[in-house]
Amino acid sequence: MSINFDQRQLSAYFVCGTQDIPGQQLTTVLKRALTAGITAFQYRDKGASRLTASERLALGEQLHTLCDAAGVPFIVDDDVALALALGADGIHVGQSDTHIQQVVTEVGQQMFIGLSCSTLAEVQVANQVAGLAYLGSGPIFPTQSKADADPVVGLAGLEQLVTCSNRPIVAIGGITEPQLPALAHTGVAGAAVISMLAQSDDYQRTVTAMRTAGWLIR
Ligand code: TZP
Ligand code: MG
Repeated sequence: MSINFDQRQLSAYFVCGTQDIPGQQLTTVLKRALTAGITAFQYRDKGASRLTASERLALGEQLHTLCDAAGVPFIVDDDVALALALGADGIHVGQSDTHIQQVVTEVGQQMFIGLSCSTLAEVQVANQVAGLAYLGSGPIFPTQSKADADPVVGLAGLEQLVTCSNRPIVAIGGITEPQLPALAHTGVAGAAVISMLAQSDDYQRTVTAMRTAGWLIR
């Protein structure tokens, strides 16, 4: 069961935490991204040294309020307790985070769930897990934004994952604007990006390119 989830929300999916925007406020960056028309936002704050738990919660409340006002789903990365405390619309977990079946049991009635899958074996396992809304696959290309990223999947690898999956897939990792049409050709439902948007000189152009890339709706 996917709660209030529509795969079109994957088309222009912005992922960001304080670590990704040195010298800028995350609320300011998110406001700009929402105004430009992002379709989902993931709050991915990495590294305990950056924010305390209470700061992370307080910032999350502000970000959630901004997303609500724009009608855009607010998704929390990894942290089930934080997602519950914030009443998030969705949670995104990786293969090494809380076990996926446990996440489904704990929060599956309250929010939609995304799972990172970068190999065919992981997709095959995910296919059997009831209660997943979408998969996130990558890194498609080399990325500077994640220190412990899996090996690069590539476009051909991504197409195989899409063919194998019974859920919509959002592509992540090293995505740049010129690659959006080729990504769309793999059959993914959208692109999830950190730096392409956080470092864009024109949010409107970047988000419009994401929204209009020609994603396959299945
Ligand atoms: N997961 C796989 S790659 C990645 C994450 C969170 C980082 C994506 O960042 P960027 O800047 O869009 O490459
Ligand atoms: Mg994770």
